[in-house]
Amino acid sequence: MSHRSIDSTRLLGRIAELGAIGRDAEGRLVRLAASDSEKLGRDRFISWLEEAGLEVAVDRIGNIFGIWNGMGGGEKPIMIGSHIDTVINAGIYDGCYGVLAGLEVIQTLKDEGFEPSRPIVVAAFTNEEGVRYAPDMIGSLVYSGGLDVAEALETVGTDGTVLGDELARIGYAGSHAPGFMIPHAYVELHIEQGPVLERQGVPVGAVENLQGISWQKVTIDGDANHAGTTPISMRRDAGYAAARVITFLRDRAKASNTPTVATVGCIAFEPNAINVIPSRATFTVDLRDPDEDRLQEEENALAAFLELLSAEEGVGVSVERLARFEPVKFDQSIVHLIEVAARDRGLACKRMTSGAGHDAQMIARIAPGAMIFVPSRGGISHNPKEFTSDTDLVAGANILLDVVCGLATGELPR
Ligand code: HGY
Ligand code: MN
Ligand code: MN
Repeated sequence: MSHRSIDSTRLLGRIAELGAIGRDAEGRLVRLAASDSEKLGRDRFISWLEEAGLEVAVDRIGNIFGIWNGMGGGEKPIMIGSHIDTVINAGIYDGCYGVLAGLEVIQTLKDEGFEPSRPIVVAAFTNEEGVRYAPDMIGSLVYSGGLDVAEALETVGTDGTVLGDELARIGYAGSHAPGFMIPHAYVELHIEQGPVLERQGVPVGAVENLQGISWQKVTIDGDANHAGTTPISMRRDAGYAAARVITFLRDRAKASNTPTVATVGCIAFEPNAINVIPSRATFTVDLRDPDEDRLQEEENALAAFLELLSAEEGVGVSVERLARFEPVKFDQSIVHLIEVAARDRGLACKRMTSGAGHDAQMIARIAPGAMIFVPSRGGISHNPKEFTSDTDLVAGANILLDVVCGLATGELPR
C-alpha cells in the first residue's frame, strides 16, 4: 500500500536550524519562555508558517497558531501542537520536533492538494517547560481554561520578571482570546524522553495516559553561624535539613516499587558562604506518579517529614505550591488510530504512559487527544545529549501525517 510521506529533508533541516537558535555564549541551547532567545525561535517559526501560506494567530498568552482552513471553514480544527521553549542547556528535539512535524504535515498535505473537511492547525504553546515561569504548560493550561489569562500574565518568574511584560516586550502579547479555536481533536508528536522504546526496540509509542505532576518550593530557615566554632549540637543548619529532605524523597521513591519519581532540581543556600552555616535553604520538589491516590500519598508523606524535620532540627519550614496536575487519560480511539497507522507502515507500536508533562495533558480538558512518541537514545532528555535518529524522526512524522489524514477525512483506518 503506498503511503504519503513528509518532506524529510525540509523537516530535519528545520529541526537543526531551530536547534541552533537561542544558544548562549557557551553554546548551550537556552530558549526560556518569553526571553530574547525564544523570540528569535518564535520569529523563525512564524516565518515558516508564512512561507507555508498559513494564517498566523497569536493569543493573549503568546500561544502561536498556524491555521490552514482548507475547505473546513467553520468546522472545529484538528490541532497538532507542542512547544518551542526549552530548558537550560537543552536538546534540540523536545517540543520543537512536534511543532515542526505538525507544520510539515500541513505543508505536505497542502502541497499535495489534499482538501481537509476541517481546518488543520499547528500550535506552539507558551512556557511548556515552566523553567522561568511556574506552572509549566502555562500556555496550554490557559488555552484550555485551566487558568485565567489575566492571572497567568501576572506570573512572576524565577528572575523577577512578569510574564505579561516579557511577552509584550518580545512582541508576542497577542490579541486572540485563549481558547478561540476548540479542537475537534488534538495530536502531539514528541520524543519519549525516557528509555522504554529504545530498550524494547519499538519505533513508535501510542501514548494512552500521562502521569500526575506536583511541583512545590520549600524554604527552610535556620541560623547562620560560624562553621568553625559552632558545635554540631548547637546548629540550626538549613543546609543539612535540606539534604535530609533530598535523601528522604529519593530513598522513599526507590523503596516504593511504584512508578513514583521525586526530584529536587533547584537549590539555593543563604548566605552561600564556605564558612557560614546556611541560614536558609530554598529548593524545589518535583513529584510524579500515574496514580492520583499515590501522588497524594507522596505529598502527604513529604509534608509529615517536613514537620518532623522542623522539630528535630529546630528549623522553620514553609512550602509554596508551584504546580499540580492530575494524571490524564487520552482518547482511546485516537490511540487506536496511532496503532493502526504504525501497523499499516509495518512499524511496531507500544501503548505507553508519558512520564513527562506535555501540552496534550492540558488540551485533553477541551478536546479528545493523544500523543505519539519516538525513541530517545539512552532515554536522555533535558540534556544536550538528547538524540533521536533521522529514521525515527521521519517515521514519527509520517505516522502523524496518517493520523491527521484519518481525523481530517473521518476515515478511521481499517
Ligand atoms: O516537566 C516536564 O515534564 C515537561 O518537560 N515540562
Ligand atoms: Mn516537551
Ligand atoms: Mn521538556
